[in-house]
Amino acid sequence: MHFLSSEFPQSSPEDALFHIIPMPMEQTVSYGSGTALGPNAILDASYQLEAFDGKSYPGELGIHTTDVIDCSGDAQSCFANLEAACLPVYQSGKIPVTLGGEHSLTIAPVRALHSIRQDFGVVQIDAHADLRDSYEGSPSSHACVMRRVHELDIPIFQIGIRNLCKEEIYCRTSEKIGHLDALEIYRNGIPSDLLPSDFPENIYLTFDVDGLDASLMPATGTPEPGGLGWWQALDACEATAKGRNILGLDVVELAPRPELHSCSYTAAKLTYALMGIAARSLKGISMFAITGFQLSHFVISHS
Ligand SMILES: [Mn+2]
Repeated sequence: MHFLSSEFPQSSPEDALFHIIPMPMEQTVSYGSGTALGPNAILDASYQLEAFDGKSYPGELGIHTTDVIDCSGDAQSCFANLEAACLPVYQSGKIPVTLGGEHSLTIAPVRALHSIRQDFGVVQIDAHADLRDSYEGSPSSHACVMRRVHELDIPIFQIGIRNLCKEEIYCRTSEKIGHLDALEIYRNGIPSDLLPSDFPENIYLTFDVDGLDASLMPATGTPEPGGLGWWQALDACEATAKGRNILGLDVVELAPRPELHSCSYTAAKLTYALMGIAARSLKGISMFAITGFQLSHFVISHS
């Protein structure tokens, strides 16, 4: 099944701004399991979405859902497979939208983008900082993914964090990693200028669904109370995209539960909303936000 097949036919890779990449990786899950079923649950639930995301028609820019990435090998081979799938998407000026799967997978689309350009930062929505050097014996753990990104010298900004270990507090402070934590959002709301002015103009966006409040998103491996509400999450992503370009994104850590189909639907709707935010962020297609412009041949220049 391809993403949002009820509203849009599968586009060819050349005609699709969005390449949906299902990545059912589940290797280092530390608490609740089931995230390998996340991509399929999102694709299934996307059938229920409407073409209009509340502001625009992101699907009119073309959606191509790729084959499922092979996650049968070890973590490094999973990452290599995803990296190889993302690279040509960037090279053709399109946006990879990876559906997880565990959060460690984010290193792959980030590495692929980093191999063709270095002028970007990573914005992370999450309950956890994911900055441990290793966790339960694995440097490839979901709890370490942002540390791996940081080691590539890529600027990071974290939103919605509310569960940190001592090592991560030290890392955030000593490495000056920017953040807007959940408590601050609860107290003061989302600032319209959310990212520091010196944060790169180009962004890779990674959204761990546990960034949402556990009441809204209980179907995830490590749910946390005190998280973002729906509109807070969308406002935060929209604010980070203001004046910037989103070049790639992922939605990770849905661990679907049959009795909670609202969570699968929420993750699908979130994915589509982020696609809309990404599309509206790109210079040159601002018209489409208003008119539902047909612009299926739009490409991003990485040169
Ligand atoms: Mn995470």
